[in-house]
Amino acid sequence: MKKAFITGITGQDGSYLAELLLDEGYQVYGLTRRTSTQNFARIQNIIHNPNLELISGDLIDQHSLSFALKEIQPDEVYNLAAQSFVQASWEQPILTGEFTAIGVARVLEAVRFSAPKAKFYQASSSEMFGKVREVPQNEDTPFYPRSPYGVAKVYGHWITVNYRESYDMFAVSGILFNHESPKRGLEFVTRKITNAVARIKLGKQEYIELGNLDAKRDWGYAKDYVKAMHLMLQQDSAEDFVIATGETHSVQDFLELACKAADLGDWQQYYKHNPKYDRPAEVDVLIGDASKAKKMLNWQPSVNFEELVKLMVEADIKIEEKTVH
Ligand code: NAP
Ligand code: G4F
Repeated sequence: MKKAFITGITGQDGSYLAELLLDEGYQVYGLTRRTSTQNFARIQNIIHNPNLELISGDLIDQHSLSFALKEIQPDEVYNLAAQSFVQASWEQPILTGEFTAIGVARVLEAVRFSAPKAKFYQASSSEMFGKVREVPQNEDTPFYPRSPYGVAKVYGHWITVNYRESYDMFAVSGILFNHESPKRGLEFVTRKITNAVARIKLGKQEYIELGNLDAKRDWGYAKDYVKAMHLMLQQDSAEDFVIATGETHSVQDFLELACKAADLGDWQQYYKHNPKYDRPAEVDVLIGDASKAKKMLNWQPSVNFEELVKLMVEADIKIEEKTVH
């Protein structure tokens, strides 16, 4: 039985990846940090699976990582944990650097000394392309990050490359473009919109306040993207891959389609601009070229933009129908 260790298992991607690996017959170990209230909502459906074990630890605590890996001796390590919200990275740049940048080095050190045979996956991000140097972005496109989060991810990316080259480790980065789902955190724009649209539909809310409607993103479905992570660690050689749909749409497109999916009529009657959500530096447009992943991993997205918006709106309407407030 193969063993996988996942940091960030309570997050969107970690929870889907754990489901996938359990289905594939893995023993899965998930790192969780201690909180005063348990935060297992996204892994509720798998928490009693006998092949899942939760391990207490934190990206800021080297010993917890080294000890866990020494005990488990995993075949595969997926480092998905991070302070992942771009907006918050301006409010907490130091913490973002600790978790999202140096945290990667801590996990790599733990692999190097405690489980050197393990294959390592780093959750790199299209946010590293920031003020884009070419269109579309591929594995060779230079980085120009536009937020403390983006800067931290560039460190995480290059330290992964460096450990691969310095210590001959099987260490890869997946440069994933935005990917969404009904499990997406409510602070991210897609889920913020689909949740608001569901609440408006049910008469619980009147309008949604947003920042920049013109920003464009290459949005895919998270379940497709965790498959790519797994595929990257099944290869014979360690290589980095861009994972994206190859389509880009604006925040306004997302809002319009979400209102349409809920039969709400003209989207403009539900929208207000709030400058609080504008960013100090914006990433205007992202669009990825995933042809390397298509060719070498035989990976391609199964859900398109319209389907993604619809499935998220429908899921949020169901959730809001069951919720009192
Ligand atoms: P997410 O939902 O925000 O999940 C982040 C996870 O990291 C949570 O499980 C969180 O635990 C954990 N975490 C945060 N700080 C930690 C710490 N100090 N020690 C241990 N665990 C910690 O993020 P996601 O959307 O699943 O994304 C997964 C990874 O991919 C992240 O690294 C993100 O930056 C990257 N990424 C995401 C996208 C995307 O579009 N989703 C695109 C490119 C890259 P708690 O539950 O305790 O908070
Ligand atoms: O949904 P967002 O917060 O995602 P963002 O900044 O693109 O980051 C996400 O994708 C990255 C991959 O490129 C990941 F690495 C990262 O961890 C995260 O998952 O914002 C998307 C766009 C931005 O341009 C933002 O300015 O939406 C715009 N926006 C407009 N109004 C808003 C809002 N974003 C949020 N969160 N909230 C708003 O009210």
